Amino acid sequence: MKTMGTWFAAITLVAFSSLANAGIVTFSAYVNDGAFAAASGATSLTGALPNLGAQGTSVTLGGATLTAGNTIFVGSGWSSLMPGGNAIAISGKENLGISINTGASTAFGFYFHEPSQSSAQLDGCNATCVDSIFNLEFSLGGSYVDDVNLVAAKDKLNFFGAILNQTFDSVTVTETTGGIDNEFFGEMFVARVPEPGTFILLLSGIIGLALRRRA
Ligand SMILES: [Ca+2]
Ligand SMILES: [Ca+2]
Repeated sequence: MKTMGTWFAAITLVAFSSLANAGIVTFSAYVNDGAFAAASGATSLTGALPNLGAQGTSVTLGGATLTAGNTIFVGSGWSSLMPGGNAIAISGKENLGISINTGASTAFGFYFHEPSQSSAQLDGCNATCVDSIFNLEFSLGGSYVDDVNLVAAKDKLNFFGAILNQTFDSVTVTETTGGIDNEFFGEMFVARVPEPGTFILLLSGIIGLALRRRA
């Protein structure tokens, strides 16, 4: 029992040490979702994007509910760079709320395309292009966790990913510099925190392995 107690103490220490300086550990561009998954353990949140056309100001895609101040479009005809050819476009400024219905998460990644051609709808801004700056704010239960700014390389498929040492259940994207010029979002990914039951199973597995190694 003393050995098990020591192990519990060690694991508890590790768990609590991550609470210091809570927030974003890394935010960077990745080659694709596979590279982000390898770094963070993230899996798809929205699923591959469907071709739905114009929605209201809210749409649920897989485990994500997206909300915007204007019409949200989901589908083809916007970005030919997106995997599968479907993208999320927003009428007006690209301010987007992302609620994660699958629960607390520690990483968030997404495909993103910012065009620089003013006149076109497909792969274009469909308005005068602006070099936009976006802010990504992470929160848990409506309480602020951390935020970071994003500037995308133009006319290419970007994948951005954030890894945090604290959990969050929503991400708010705000176009702090820019206007109605289009930018496109693609499939989104999160790393989910294991359910308590799964965590206890994992913990007992680790302890069992440690005890066997000591025997
Ligand atoms: Ca822009
Ligand atoms: Ca814009």
